[in-house]
Amino acid sequence: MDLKDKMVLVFGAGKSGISATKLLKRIGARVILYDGNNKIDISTLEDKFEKENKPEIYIGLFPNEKLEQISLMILSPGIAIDHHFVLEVEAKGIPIWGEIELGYRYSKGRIIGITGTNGKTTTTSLVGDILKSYYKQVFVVGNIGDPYTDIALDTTDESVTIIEISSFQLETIHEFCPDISAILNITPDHLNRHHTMDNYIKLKKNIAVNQDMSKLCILNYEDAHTRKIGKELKTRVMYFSSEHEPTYGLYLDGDNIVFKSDDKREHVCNVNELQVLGKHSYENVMVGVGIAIEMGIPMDVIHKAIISFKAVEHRIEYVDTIDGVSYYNDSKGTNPDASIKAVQAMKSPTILIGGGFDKGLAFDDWIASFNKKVKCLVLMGETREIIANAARKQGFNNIIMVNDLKEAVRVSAQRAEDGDAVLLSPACASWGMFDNYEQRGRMFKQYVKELHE
Ligand code: UMA
Repeated sequence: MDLKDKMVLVFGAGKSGISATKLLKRIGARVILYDGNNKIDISTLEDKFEKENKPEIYIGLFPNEKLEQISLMILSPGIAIDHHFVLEVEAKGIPIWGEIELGYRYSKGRIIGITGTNGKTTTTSLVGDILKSYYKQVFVVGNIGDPYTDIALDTTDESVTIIEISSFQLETIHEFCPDISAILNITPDHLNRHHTMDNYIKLKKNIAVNQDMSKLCILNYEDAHTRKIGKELKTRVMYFSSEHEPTYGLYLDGDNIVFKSDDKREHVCNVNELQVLGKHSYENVMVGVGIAIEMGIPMDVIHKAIISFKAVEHRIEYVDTIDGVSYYNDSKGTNPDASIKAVQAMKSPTILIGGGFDKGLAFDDWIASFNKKVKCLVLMGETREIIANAARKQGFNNIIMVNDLKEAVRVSAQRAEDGDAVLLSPACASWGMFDNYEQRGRMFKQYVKELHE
């Protein structure tokens, strides 16, 4: 679709919507930027655009008569495709794209797309590190922070773009076709938005549905959902596994990561050389290595990059030790499965801070994973009662209810004894209490720092 002089409606004026508007303006489209939050100040929003590139802005209610002029709608990831206004737009026959589709239509070079319930950000950033050590122009974008549309028009035939893609973003792709895709794992998440697990799995699979045999999809052999997807795709598949030796792909052999192809086995590294902890981290590394191998990067370059890679912020991030108690920030633990991995990575008795926004998920497996390691659960947010009830059902009664994160840190510090760990890994999204998990993680670190005072 040639968008020059066409009227495009961008719904959502957050990071993604602002970048989409800027891209659309650069290619000569006319843009209406709409946001449903009537607390947004129009002039502050207008200031985000250069004088000659300001969109027409509507806040609060949208004047529906304007829909007659619209050729395309760009939908922000945070807004569901079954939002009532989105359904009205769809009923008018107006096509709906998201950030990933818009970025894809206007970008060049090779594209790597990474999704999965957990580990996306770490893996995307690791792949960024490996590729930057070999290629000149590498972009790392998407759910990780900077929208794909920020850089799409700056890409060239020589560039490589690595995109972290959420299930939200996979609702609105059509032709998007990465050269290499990866689905790290699929466990329940965002079911309040996607309604069923089947729908969530279908959305994750979307990342690879347009790929043919000239492309590659990397999948987790130990995850029943991704293994099934592997049988259904029309593209080449490489597996990674922490339990089995795949026909083609990466696996864990004791403490070694090994690449297997055509019955040949190549040693990649010993996991003790890595600076990241836990089986889930080794799986992320295997994906990164698989992508790098497919990109033709020599093993010595890959090895150097993976052994220098450090854990990303907010993911089982060591913060400080105060009075013999170690504090860890796992604010990125926004669902039970992610948080289980953080609990498993702890090496001492743990006081766990959990709770937050209710995504409609069950907490039973999370509580079952405590396995006597978690000695006390400090709960906050709208899910605190749901979690407390689930914990009591399993006989876990050492629960303290708090009103906010600041109180959670103070109470945890009072309860902790020399040698314990305090882990923020809420198993819930931060929304309702914070803007995002990054803000929650930063506040946690701030409150831990204040314990020194
Ligand atoms: N809005 C409405 N009506 C609604 C809902 C939202 O008008 O019903 C408006 C809000 O008022 C706000 C705007 O939409 O002004 C927010 O849009 P957004 O929620 O899409 O947020 P952005 O700032 O544009 O950031 C989005 C992603 N946010 C979400 O998916 C919720 C960011 O992922 C992503 O980094 C960014 O685009 C660039 O791609 C964040 C995230 O929380 C990190 N992702 C989820 C996760 O990782 O679990 C999926």
